[in-house]
Amino acid sequence: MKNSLLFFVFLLMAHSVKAQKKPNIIVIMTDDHALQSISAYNPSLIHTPNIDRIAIEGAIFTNSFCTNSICAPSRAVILTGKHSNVNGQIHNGITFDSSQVTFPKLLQAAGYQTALVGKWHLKSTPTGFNYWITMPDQGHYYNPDFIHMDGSIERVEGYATNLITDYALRYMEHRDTSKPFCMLLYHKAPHRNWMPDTSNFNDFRGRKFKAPATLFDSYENRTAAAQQEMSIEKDMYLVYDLKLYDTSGIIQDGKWSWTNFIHDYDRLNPAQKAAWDKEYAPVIEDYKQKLPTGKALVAWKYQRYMEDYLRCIKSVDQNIGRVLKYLDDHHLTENTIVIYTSDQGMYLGEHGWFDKRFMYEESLHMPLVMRYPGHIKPGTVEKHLVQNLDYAPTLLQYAGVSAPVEMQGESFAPLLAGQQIPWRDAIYYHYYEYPAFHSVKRHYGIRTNRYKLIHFYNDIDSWELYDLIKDPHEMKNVYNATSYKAIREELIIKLETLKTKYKDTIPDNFVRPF
Ligand code: SGN
Ligand code: CA
Repeated sequence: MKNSLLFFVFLLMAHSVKAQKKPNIIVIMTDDHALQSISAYNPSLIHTPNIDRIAIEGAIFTNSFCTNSICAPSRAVILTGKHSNVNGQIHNGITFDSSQVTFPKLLQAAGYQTALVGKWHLKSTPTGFNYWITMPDQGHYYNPDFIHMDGSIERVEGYATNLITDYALRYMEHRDTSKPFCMLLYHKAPHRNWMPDTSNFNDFRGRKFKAPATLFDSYENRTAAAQQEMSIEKDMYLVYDLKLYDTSGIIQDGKWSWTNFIHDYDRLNPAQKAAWDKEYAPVIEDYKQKLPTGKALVAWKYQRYMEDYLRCIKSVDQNIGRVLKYLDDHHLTENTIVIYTSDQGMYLGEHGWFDKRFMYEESLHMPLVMRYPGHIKPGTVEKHLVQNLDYAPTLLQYAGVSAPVEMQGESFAPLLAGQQIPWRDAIYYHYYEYPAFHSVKRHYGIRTNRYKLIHFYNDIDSWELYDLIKDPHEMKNVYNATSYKAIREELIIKLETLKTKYKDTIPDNFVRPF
């Protein structure tokens, strides 16, 4: 009797040791962070030591892509492990069906404490989280409103990136330590209109950034690219986007720009406003003195865009440092998976653009670095074609939870363990948000290691094919080139196979976005 009691106690202990071994999971995601502005990917624009640390101590993914380059759809894909056509969140205008199975719900059922902190953007009330605190819609940079679990809205003094991190640290500090936790730490930054923290004003001031080779793209042979409304030249505002808030009457920028700028500016408290005005007064003077036009104006706007965008990234990186330090200080580093990613990529002047949406490289590419000591070898460079579709099954596998067969992504945990497993040779993409803001036509397509095939449809019918080795900037559409006929035919078959595999049978006129 005594022996069997002892054995029972031993089993219980063994179980609890095993249960505690389940890794904690922190998914840090920003909004619109282009991987060109992470030094682990590209050291020429900014130094991001904390994001880099995750890569150095874990893995950096060089071929990580989204399935639909826009905010709410990407978030829904990550939660469900399903393409937009299956989870229903095909564009930003939809309310997420929160009755769906998501990976936080599955982790919760397996004994995890789950939390969501920061930008949500899916309209419906978050489900599957023991704790959440979000922001209404896009949220604000300064003195933002937060939505608490009881539905109350509180305006909190401070800067969004710092405050979201404060909430995340507070959550970890007060969590139930008898259970593993999974926290989604979702920042607002560096989303448009790129308002930096006043404490980052000294960064990048007046620095000259080397413009991308395609800043003055003329979109020859690319009909859809020519028709967008996301160009630095025509669609980036001097007041709203570049903060040239000058009441002398010299800067004419249209009502929308002024109204929206003032809406944000008026949230600043007197000290923030004083710092803000001090920073931007010389910038306004510089503009008024030069009054650039044509190419000089585009070049000037590009420099301004980069200054503020990178300041927002700097703050993100500093705050990631606070999270990593918390893990170090509380001996959590070893047993915590840390992911850093962004909901999609972003144009930093490539093709003359800001914003995202297109299936071209800069917005298709998602930054992805991941650390899990003992499971991912430090310094791993992972080159397989992965997508945000794969995060849910991957994290579930690490947590020892089976992914439902309905999930369309694949766990890339075996790849990180160095196993040779069959893997996809192409990724599938579909963007739906048109007609809408920024006017990017609907399109779908595939990307392999070397080629990209895109079909723009709806009020347009045009095909594009790029050879990414010969033409990494995607300037030369070779769809009709006879030398690419065989490749084109092969890619069209592959595209049809993936459409069927992912059940993407949405007819052209399925639903109008807005
Ligand atoms: C806002 C921005 C757009 C941006 C969308 C979607 N305009 O509408 O520039 O494309 O969000 O971004 S703004 O004037 O409000 O800043 S997403 O990342 O949330 O999908
Ligand atoms: Ca986004």
